[in-house]
Amino acid sequence: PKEKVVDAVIDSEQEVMNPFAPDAASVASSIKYHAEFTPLFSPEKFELPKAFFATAQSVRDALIMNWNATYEYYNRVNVKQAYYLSMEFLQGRALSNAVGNLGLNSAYGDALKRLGFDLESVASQEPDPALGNGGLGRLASCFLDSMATLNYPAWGYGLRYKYGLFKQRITKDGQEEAAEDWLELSNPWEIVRNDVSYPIKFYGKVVFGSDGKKRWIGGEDIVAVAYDVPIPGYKTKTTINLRLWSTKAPSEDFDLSSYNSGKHTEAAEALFNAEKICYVLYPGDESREGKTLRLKQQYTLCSASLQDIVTRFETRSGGNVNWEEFPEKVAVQMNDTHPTLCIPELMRILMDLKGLSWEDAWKITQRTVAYTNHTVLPEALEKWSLELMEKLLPRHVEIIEKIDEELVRTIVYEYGTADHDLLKEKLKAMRILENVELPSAFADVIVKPEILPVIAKDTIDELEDAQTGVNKEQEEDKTAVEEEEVIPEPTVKPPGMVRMANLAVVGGHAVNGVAEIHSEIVKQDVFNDFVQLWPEKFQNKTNGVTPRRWIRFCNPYLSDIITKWIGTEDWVLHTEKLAELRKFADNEDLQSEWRAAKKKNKLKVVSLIKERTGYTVSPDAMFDIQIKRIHEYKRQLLNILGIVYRYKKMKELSASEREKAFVPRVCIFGGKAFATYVQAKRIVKFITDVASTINHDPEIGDLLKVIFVPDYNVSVAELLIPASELSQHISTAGMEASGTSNMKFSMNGCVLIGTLDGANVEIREEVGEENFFLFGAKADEIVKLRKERAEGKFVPDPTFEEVKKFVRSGVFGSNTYDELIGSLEGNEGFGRADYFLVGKDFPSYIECQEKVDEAYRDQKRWTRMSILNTAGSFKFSSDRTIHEYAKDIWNIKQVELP
Ligand code: NBG
Repeated sequence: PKEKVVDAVIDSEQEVMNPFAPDAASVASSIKYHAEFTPLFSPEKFELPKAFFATAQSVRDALIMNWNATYEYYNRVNVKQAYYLSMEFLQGRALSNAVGNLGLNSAYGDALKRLGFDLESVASQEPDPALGNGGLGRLASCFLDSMATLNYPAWGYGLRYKYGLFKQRITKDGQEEAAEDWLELSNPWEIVRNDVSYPIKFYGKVVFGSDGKKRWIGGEDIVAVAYDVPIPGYKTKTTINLRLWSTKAPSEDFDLSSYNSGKHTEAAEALFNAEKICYVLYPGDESREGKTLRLKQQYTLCSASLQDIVTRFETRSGGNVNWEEFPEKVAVQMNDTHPTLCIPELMRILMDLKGLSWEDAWKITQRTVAYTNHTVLPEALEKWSLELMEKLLPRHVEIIEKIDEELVRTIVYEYGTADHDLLKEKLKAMRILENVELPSAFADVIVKPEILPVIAKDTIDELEDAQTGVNKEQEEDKTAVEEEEVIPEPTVKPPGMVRMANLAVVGGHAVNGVAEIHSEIVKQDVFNDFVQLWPEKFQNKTNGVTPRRWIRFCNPYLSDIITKWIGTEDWVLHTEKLAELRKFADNEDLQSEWRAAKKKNKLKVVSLIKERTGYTVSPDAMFDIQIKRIHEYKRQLLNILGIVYRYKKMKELSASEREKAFVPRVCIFGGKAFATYVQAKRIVKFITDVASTINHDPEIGDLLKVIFVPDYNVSVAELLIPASELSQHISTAGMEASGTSNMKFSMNGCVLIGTLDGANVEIREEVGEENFFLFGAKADEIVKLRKERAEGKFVPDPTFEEVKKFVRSGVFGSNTYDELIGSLEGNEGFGRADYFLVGKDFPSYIECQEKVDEAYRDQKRWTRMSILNTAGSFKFSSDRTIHEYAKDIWNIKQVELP
C-alpha cells in the first residue's frame, strides 16, 4: 500500500512541484483559506502578523507534498541516509527561503499584493529561530540546504529549545540577556509527530537480565517527541527533514492526588523536570544542576535520534534485519563533541536491546559514526565529570570504560613497554578517561615482568599528582598562561573526567577539521597522537555556505547583475560560474552597476541602524563590519582599539586636514557575548562607550561612526553582509577554526581584512592576495611570541602605548577600563598577559588599515577588488562541502525523486 501512495503522488509531477498551481489567484485564495481556517488570530482583523502565518501555512502545504514524497521514496528504495546531529541549527527565517527555493516568488508577491500586503514586510514578521549560537549552528543549517538542493538523502537532528539562546539588549551597562520567546505565537513550519516519541532514561542502575544481558533499570523516565521542520531544496522536489526533539514527562507522572490535596507545585514537578531539558540552548553550567542539565540535553539528542534511526533501519529492512548492513544504510555525523554520547548509546542499543556482541556492536558503531572538530581551544574540548556521568548514565559509563580499556590495550600493543616515558605520555594524551587509574583488566594483560615497572611508575606519578592536587597538564597550562604559580594545599585526588573529543576520535571512522589550516593543526597538535595510530581517519572538509540564502535571496540586486553578466542564473547551483565575472572586473558598466547595487544595500542598512540604535549614518561612507560571537580570540578589541587610534589621529588634525587624511567610515559591530563570559561583556561595553563618544563628537561628523547593532542574528546578517565593503576576520592566527561569515562577505563583493587564519587562508588564495588585506603574526609564530610575551621580552610599539594611554585618559567616560587594558599587559590581577597578542599585531593592523583607506580612495580599484572577491568565492559554496562529505565520509549517493 505504501508504494501505491508514492506512485500516486509522484505520478503527477507538476502537482508535486506546485500543488496549488502557482498563479497569484490560487495562492491568494490559499492564503485567505488559512487566514480563516487555520486561525491563530481573531477573525475580525487581517493584519501583518496574521498575514505572515497564513502565508507560511500556505507555503507549508506546498512543502508537505514534496516532503512526504521524498520520505516515501527513500523508504521505498531503502537508500543509505546520512544524519547530521547537532546541538545547534541556526536556521534563520524560513518564508522567503522556502518561496525562493520553490520558485514561487512572483506568485506569492502578487498574491499578497492583491490582499493588500507586500512579501518583504510579511516575511519580516517571522521571528528568527535562535536555536544556535554562532558559526557551528549556521553551518549545520547551510548543510541542510545543500543536502536538499543536491538531492542527498540526509536529515538533521537537533533539539527544539523553547527559548533558544537569548535576546541581547544593549543598555548603558553593556549587554543584557533576556529570554528569546521565539515560539510565543507558535511556529508555522513545525509539525509535531505525536506518533513519533521515544523513552529516555536517566539515573537508575545496571543489572543482569535473565538472559545474562545487561539491563539499565529504574531511575527517571522522560519522553522525547519529534517536531519536524521541512527543508526544501532549491529547484528540486527533494524536501528533507529537520527533526527536533522536545521533552516531556510521561502523562502518568502528573501526580493528581498531590494536586488535589493542594500540593500543586510538587504534583507537577516531574513535568517541569522533563520539560526544562529543552528550555534553553547552553544553559549556565557553573552549578552541578547546570552541568546535569547540559548532559541530559546531549543524551536526549543522541538517544532519541539513534532510537529513531534504528527503528527506521528495522522498518526499512522489512522482516529480515541484518545488523551488519547498518553502516551501509546509516551514516551519523557528530557536529562537534556535543553528540559524542552517540557512540556508547549505539553500543548500548545494539548490545543490550538487540543482543549483539561487543565486537559486532563496536564494528558497526565505528563504521557508522564520524566526528567533525570545530575548535582547537582547549577549554572548548568538552570533558565531563566521571562521577556525574556515572550517576546519570551508569550503563554508558560501563561502555566508555570498556572502550578506554580497549584503547589502553591498543596503545600498549603499539608502543610496547620498553620506553616507559613514551608509553606514559601516550596514555596520558590519548586515554578517554582522565585522572583515572589504569583499568584492572589491563594489569592482567601485562603480567610480563618487564612491564610491571611501567604500571608502578605510572601509579606513583598519579599518586604524586593526587597529593599535590594538580596534574602535569594543568600545571603546564598554568605556568604558560598565568606566570604566577599558586602552589595549592595538598588536597584530594583530581576528579576523574571523560574526554569527549578522545571518545569521538576513537569511536568514529573519520575525524575532520573545517579548513585546511585547522585540519593541519588538528593533525599536528590537538590529536597528533591519534594521527600516528590511525592516519587514515583524519581529513579536511573546508566549510561552505549556501549561495541561495547568502547571495541569491539576501542580495537580489547583486544577483541580478551577476546573472546578467554571466548570462545565466545557473551560478546559484554551479558557483564555479562566478569565476566568469573575472573577465569583466574592469568593465566600467559592470563597475557602475556593481556600485549602485552596493549603494542600495547600504541604504537598507542606514534604515536598520536608525531603527535599532537611533544613529544616522551616511551611505557614502565605507561600511566596515565585524559580526560574530564576541570572543577574545576573535579580537573585537583589536578592531575597536584601531578605531580609537583613528579617532585620536583625527582629533590631532584641523578639519580640512582631517577630511583629506581619512576615508569616512561607518564601523559596525554585532554579536553576542556568552552570558557568563565577563571579559567578552566588557568588550561590548567598551565598544558602546567608544561609540557614544565618537558619534556625538561634532568635529567628527560623518568621518567616523561606530555602531553596535543589538541582538545580532541571521536576519541582521542578511542585511549587513550585502551592504559591507570591508569586513574584519582578525583572530589570533591558529585560533579560528574556519569562520564562515568571511565566505559570505567575500561572495557579496566585500573585501576582507584578516590574519592568516581559518578559511581566510583559502579565501585569499582564491580571490588573489592583492584583493585581501593581510596583516599580523602567523600561526606557527604564536607559541614563540606568547613565550616572549610571558617572559617580559615583548617591546610594545609606541602606537599601542599611545592608544592605551588615550583610553585611560578618560575620553570615553569615567571608566578607565582597567580590566580590559590590563589584560593586554598582564598586570597583576588581570590574568594572562595579552594571550591573544593584540599588542603584537596592533602596529601591522594600523598600517594595513591605512592601505585600506588608500585603496578605497580609488573607487575603480576598489570595485575591481570587490568583483574579484565575488568571482573568486565559488569554492566556498556548501554544495562543494556536502559533496565532499557525501563521498569521503558518508558514502551516500544523490537520489533524485522520479
Ligand atoms: C566554530 C568555529 C568557527 C567555525 C564554525 C563552523 C564552534 C565550536 N566552532 O571558526 O569557531 O567556522 O565552528 O565550523 O562553535
